Amino acid sequence: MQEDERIGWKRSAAEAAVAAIPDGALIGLGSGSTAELMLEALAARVRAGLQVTGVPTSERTRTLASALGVRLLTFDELHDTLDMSLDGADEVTTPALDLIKGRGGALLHEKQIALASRYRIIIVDDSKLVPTLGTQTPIPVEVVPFGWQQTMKRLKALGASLRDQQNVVIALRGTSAGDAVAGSSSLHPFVTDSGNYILDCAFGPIAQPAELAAQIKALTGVIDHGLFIGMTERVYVGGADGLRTYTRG
Ligand code: A5P
Repeated sequence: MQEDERIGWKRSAAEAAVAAIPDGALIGLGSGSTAELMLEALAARVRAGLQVTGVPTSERTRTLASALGVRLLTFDELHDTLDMSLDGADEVTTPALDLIKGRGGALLHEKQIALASRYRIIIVDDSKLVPTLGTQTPIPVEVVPFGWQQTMKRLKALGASLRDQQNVVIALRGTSAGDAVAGSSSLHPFVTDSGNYILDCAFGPIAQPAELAAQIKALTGVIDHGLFIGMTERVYVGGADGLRTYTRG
């Protein structure tokens, strides 16, 4: 399948999601390539007269949305609940609409903004639909830089118990050799907008994602993770068969 074709599917899903935004809405603006297509569609509606205010989930989204003429508030300036948020995802299961997010590294701010939203909308192409979370994508875990190697050990132990001692691969985002370089002092890791590191944890398919989410969150050194469980109301999916929508009952 051509990349152009996939972009077209993401764009049609993004346009459908944006078409449903009501005038006057206060909206969370996601991050990633699909969210950027959503911003383009939103900017077109703003140019046609739609009044909305957006709260961006990343510096990159803030810069792009501002350049496109979308009125913005910072998250710190937000005193109300957001009417809705629109974002992409790396994996989606149906009908639960559970997600893995964070390949773009903005998972913490995306989760904070999702939690501050009354209605959470996700936009994907159909390659993101999976039978079980963890099938295609590692779980990104945002960790405090201080002692990240110790946090990685705790995550490895958790993954190993989950996989019944099978090999668990955990990589520090931004380094090519992942945990093989854990002792190196010359790392140039990816740094999130909050100044943290990301550990990509390939635990394999996750039978009980809510339980794993709680176990990861409980580890000292972990700030948050890319499992978004029960945090999505609607998903727009673009694909070869056209547009599909899923709504959590
Ligand atoms: C950003 O941190 C992510 O959560 C993205 O929303 C997710 O990785 C999907 O990105 P794409 O739309 O680029 O696939």
